[in-house]
Amino acid sequence: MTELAAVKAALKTQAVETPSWAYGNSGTRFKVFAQQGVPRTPYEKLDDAAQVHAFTGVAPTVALHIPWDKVDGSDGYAELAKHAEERGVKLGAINSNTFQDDDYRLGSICHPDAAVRRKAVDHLLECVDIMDATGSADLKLWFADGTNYPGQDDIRARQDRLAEGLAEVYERLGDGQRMLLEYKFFEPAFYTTDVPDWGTAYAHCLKLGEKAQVVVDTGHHAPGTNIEFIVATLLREGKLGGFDFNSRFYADDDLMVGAADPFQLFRIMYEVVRGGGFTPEVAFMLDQCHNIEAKIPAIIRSVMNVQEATAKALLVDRVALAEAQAAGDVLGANAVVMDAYNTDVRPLLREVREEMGLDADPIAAYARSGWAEKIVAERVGGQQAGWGA
Ligand code: AOS
Ligand code: ZN
Ligand code: ZN
Repeated sequence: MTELAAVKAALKTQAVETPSWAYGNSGTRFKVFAQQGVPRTPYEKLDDAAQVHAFTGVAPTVALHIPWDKVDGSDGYAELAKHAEERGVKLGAINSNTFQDDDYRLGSICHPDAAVRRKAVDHLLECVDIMDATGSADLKLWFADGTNYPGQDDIRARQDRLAEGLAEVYERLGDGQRMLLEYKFFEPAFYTTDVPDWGTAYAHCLKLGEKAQVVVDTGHHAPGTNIEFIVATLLREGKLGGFDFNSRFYADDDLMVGAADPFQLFRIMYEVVRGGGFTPEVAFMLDQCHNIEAKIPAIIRSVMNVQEATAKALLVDRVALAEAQAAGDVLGANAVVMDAYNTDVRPLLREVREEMGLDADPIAAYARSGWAEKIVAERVGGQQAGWGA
């Protein structure tokens, strides 16, 4: 296989998971701008996600969020999974929610009151039950837990409570199921956050065992953080479970991945490729909210942005790079990386899509498909994703 053929083959195997909540209405604490035609049920979110996969060919799974995607009935989730499969997609990670109940004012799994901790852990256990029903492999955990003022709670004791709760959920995981622990440096807590960084997430996952892995949400770092270094380190330790991709200009902006800093996305993807992370064990998920732009085309654009960064990362001439590095050729090594980054990979990706039997231009093909008009006509009273309520 030529090198280019190998790059194309790798790109065809890429799988980007789209989040159910990105299809619904979302906003900020100031305003949720409702859009016409947005899904009213989890079933309709899957219908939209199937469109993204149909036009890109590389978005085969959809992450669910409980309770936003809760369905009733003893075989409700099996039916949801069947609905997805009939449309050519599958259910992906189950995202828990321990942040929207009044009980969680002082935290969930780290709360000072054991009764609230019990409620939070029970919710996480319920999420594993749902995974059993949907066939999902990953439980994605993000905790809004933390404190706002020095002295508010014992930050060490909170770590003990976190470890205890996580251990109970870890024990419940079945074969082939994982726990993906996401960190975030602040928000909604403003003084301490209980899982603020990769080091804390890593320490808990290490103690829990091999089914516990760290998730890197690209929007969850302080400005200037070298995210690709974190990625390289976690991969080296066998602890990178996946990504929540999005982009940020300021805080956790949840804008389209690759929109704010495509160069950073390329550098991250290069470390993924370099570290052997371009495998199904590393989940490439989107975690975005499309507050003012049309949702389905924005998600298609995001998937394409991930593909472009990946293609550039795969194009890095690693032999030339290793030679330049060994020779101490600083400028030469940097030039190898920049050559790959500056390559226009759009023609290559057009070819990849045509070879996959797809339209070379997914956004134009989606616009022509009539789906946007159909959902505006058929769906009245779309659902809010859960954010910005
Ligand atoms: C919150 O800031 C996190 O990014 C979460 O990953 C996520 O957006 C939320 O849990 C939705 O499921
Ligand atoms: Zn996230
Ligand atoms: Zn976030």
